[in-house]
Amino acid sequence: MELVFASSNSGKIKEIALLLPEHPVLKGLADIGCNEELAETQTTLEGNALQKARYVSENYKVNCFADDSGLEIEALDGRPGVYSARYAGEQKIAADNIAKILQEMSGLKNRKARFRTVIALCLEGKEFQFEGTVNGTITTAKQGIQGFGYDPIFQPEGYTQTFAQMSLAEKNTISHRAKAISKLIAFLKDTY
Ligand code: ITT
Repeated sequence: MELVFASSNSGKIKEIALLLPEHPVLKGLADIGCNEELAETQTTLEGNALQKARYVSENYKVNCFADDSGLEIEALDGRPGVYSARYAGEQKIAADNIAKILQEMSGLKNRKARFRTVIALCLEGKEFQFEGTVNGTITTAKQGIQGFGYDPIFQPEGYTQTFAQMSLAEKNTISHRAKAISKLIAFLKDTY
């Protein structure tokens, strides 16, 4: 039995493969000859994750899971949310996205935010969903250089550093993605 992760990000695939049990064998899109850019045209993280997992599962006749993540800021009514990657434009430039958020939040007292990951799994004709979240606050300036995306301005609850000031190992013990993945893994271990 094999399981496809609908991602062409080899870093992400390796990271998850290390956490999964030996079976099912984990494959990426390139391993099944899929070189297409998968559509993410839905308006929710749930919708996008399911859209990608369904597309690959139906067109390539495989069991498959896909993820989508975003930053949800309370004072901005949940933005950037599903549009996190391209909030400041199609070029997907993290520094521009951060500058836009800091500008929109300038002077705002409520700085509550959360990162959220949704994983959709299509397995033997059935669909499942797993979610991971991490609560925190948006800082007033960038701090740290590790990580990616909005890490320099996100300070998780209970910590004095931003994600960008933490090592990847430390971030992985509390991140939204790690939590969603561990729910998926627990489910797969039970199932196989
Ligand atoms: P792939 O589709 O290639 O996997 P992506 O950049 O779209 O990459 P995600 O769907 O996981 O990655 O996340 C969407 C955006 O949300 C991402 O580009 C970042 O701007 C933001 N984001 C998600 N997780 C993050 C994290 O752990 N730290 C910082 N920013 C994050």
